[in-house]
Amino acid sequence: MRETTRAVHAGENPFSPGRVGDVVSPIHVSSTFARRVIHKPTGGYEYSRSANPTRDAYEKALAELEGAKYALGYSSGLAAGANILLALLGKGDHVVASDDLYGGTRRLFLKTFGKFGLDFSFVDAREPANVESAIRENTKIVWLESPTNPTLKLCDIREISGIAHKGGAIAVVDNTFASPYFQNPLSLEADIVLHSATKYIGGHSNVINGAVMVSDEGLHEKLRFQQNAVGAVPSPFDAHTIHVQLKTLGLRMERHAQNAQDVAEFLEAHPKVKRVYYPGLKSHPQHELAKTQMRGFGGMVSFEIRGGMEAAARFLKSLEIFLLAESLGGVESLAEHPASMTHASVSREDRMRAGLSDGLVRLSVGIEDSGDLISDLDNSLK
Ligand code: P1T
Repeated sequence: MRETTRAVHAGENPFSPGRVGDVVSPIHVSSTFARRVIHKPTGGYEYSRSANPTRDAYEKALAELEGAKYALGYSSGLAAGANILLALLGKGDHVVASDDLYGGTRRLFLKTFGKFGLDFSFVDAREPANVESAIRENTKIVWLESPTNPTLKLCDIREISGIAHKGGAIAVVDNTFASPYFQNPLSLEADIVLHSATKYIGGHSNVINGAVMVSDEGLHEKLRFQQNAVGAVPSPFDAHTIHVQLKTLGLRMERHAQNAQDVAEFLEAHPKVKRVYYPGLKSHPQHELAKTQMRGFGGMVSFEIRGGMEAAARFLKSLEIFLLAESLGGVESLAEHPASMTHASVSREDRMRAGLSDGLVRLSVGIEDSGDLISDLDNSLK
């Protein structure tokens, strides 16, 4: 099945045990499941933190989207990320990560896990040799975003996964920006895929959610143990909501990408714009890599406005269709200022090193009419 078909039918089976022919998975709200005898849970379920039929159907759908054997749902993208570290790392272990990451991920690494004796190195992963030279004997994970948040840098997932494996580590790819519709890191030899399902998978800015996809049995067992041990799981209502919304992933992503391409080309030709970051532009330094590891270039566009922070603030205040808000991946277009919003927790020095200037504006291009979006940007630039 192609991606669009898979998204519609993933995780659904109207004839599976417990179903009555209903074409969408029902919401099982029970926190616990009664059994007749002590050793035999009825229908395989015991307690909804450990497993729940609605979450199971959603997790099956997530696995199918990424071409994985297994998927695990979480209460947020950061909970999903924390679960990976909790499941796989111990005191003294080391992680090599790309230097341009969602600000909250960097904060989770340094401020939360840093307290427990874990060590992190941040490198420019556009150059695989930088990852290779940062790997140490105690490196357990190479953690990548591709494209990165917010400057849309790419890394060669296949080559870096090989480098990680040679160094005795695993490769984790945060695939939030690309979405499973446009990129599948497991097929490029990565070991674990992570999503903030709050974004394109959910697609409607109404649920906070996270997902982890994996095919290796041993890794899956460790992740599943930790998912239950910590319990940062989505409610059956959230699992159901996202499961329904992900059925339109294909339609949405095609429109996001077409609109983003139009917006990026408009911005690139505008005299008040210094630079545009979008992997679908021929001017993107890794456009050729994007064509080999992605099936489309996604809906995120960042650009540097001439005039720095002050110009960015004035531009963002003037927008009428684009809403000034954090987050991304919803049907409505959003704009934000990474330096003062999503990446405010990153030190100025680290921001500058990753190319995240004060004049950088990030757009999550929605599925509205692209002519309307471009008029809004044009008016605000004026
Ligand atoms: O917000 P949450 O569902 O916990 O996901 C965290 C997260 C993880 N990875 C990436 C690449 C992300 O972009 C995010 C969340 N990002 C935003 C809220 C944002 O505006 O960039």
